[in-house]
Amino acid sequence: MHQPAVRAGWRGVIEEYRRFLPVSEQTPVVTMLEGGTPLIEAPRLSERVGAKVWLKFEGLNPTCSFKDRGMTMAISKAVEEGSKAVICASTGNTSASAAAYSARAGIKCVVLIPEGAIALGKLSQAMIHGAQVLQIKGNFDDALELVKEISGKYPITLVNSLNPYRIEGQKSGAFEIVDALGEAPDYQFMPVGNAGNITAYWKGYKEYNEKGKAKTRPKMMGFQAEGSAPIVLGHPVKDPKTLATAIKIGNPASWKQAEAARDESGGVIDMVSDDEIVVAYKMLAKMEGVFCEPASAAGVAGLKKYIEKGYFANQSSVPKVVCILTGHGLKDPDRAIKVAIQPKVVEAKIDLIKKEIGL
Ligand code: AN7
Repeated sequence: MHQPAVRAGWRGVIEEYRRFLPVSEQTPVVTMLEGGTPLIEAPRLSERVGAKVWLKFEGLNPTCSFKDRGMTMAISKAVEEGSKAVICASTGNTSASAAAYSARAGIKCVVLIPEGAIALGKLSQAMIHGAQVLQIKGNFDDALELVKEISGKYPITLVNSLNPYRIEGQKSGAFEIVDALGEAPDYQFMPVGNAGNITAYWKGYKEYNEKGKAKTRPKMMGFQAEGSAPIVLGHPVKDPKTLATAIKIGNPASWKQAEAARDESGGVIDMVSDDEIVVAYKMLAKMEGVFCEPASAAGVAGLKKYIEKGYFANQSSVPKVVCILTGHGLKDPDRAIKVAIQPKVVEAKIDLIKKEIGL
């Protein structure tokens, strides 16, 4: 029997889940074998929070974020439709993924990013893959308005998650989790920015449930950063703020769909502070050995917060929880260096080194 959760022989999101995706034999599949990411048990975190916790480590995709799942679909369909160029606004990861998949497809890629507000690793990716990178004097929301207008008027395909193929590709994350666990988890914790990913996961869980692949669906638990929490506040945030630059978004494109995912699943969309994000970010790295980017830790910060509030207190059995770690920690090395213990400079003398180590 074919085991989709096994990495060896993994054929990428489109080939693995072709029957669930709007592709045909004519679709030129642009892939770097994305998806098939590990669902890692988190024993220490599990013990700490009193739930059975797994980490879906999306930082192990080809461009080191979950965006590749949607981008393989968006770029394949753009090429199928004869498009010669794509455009996106980005807080970093979408631009990195669009740039890489466009390079692979041999088409032009234009990315609009907020000047000085995206993590270094992501900027380096967009640049080295040869995208035209335009840093705008504005934020992500301004950039998204601009690319929507341009793609509406000119023959250049929008590859933000307003492009429905992005959502189609990203729903594969839910399929993989069910394939790996043999059932849906009870809860899924994840960050929310432009809200495409929570929309996609919910679509995936619903489809697997309807097709009989999972008996249940998880409660969707989405977390925004406190300074960028439009869905929680119920109104757009003009000048969003957070150190988790990936989710520094004040007017999410999939706002309504995220609310639907929350309400249909019986979950929540709430917020966590930057301090809580940093605590979770460091905890994952130190306790579980998993290095994700700050935005990814927002979901884990939410899990900690909800456990501490006694959210799972009345459960009859230990709840099964999956946290989506959306991007790799190396995307934003500056943040790690800022929040970790600084390395000490020591003379190259054996006695001094021994003293430092305590030998
Ligand atoms: C690591 O790259 O919006 O709620 O332009 O990079 O689907 O937006 C990135 C978002 C979470 C939020 N974690 O996902 C972009 C962009 C990471 C991210 C999110 C993003 P959505």
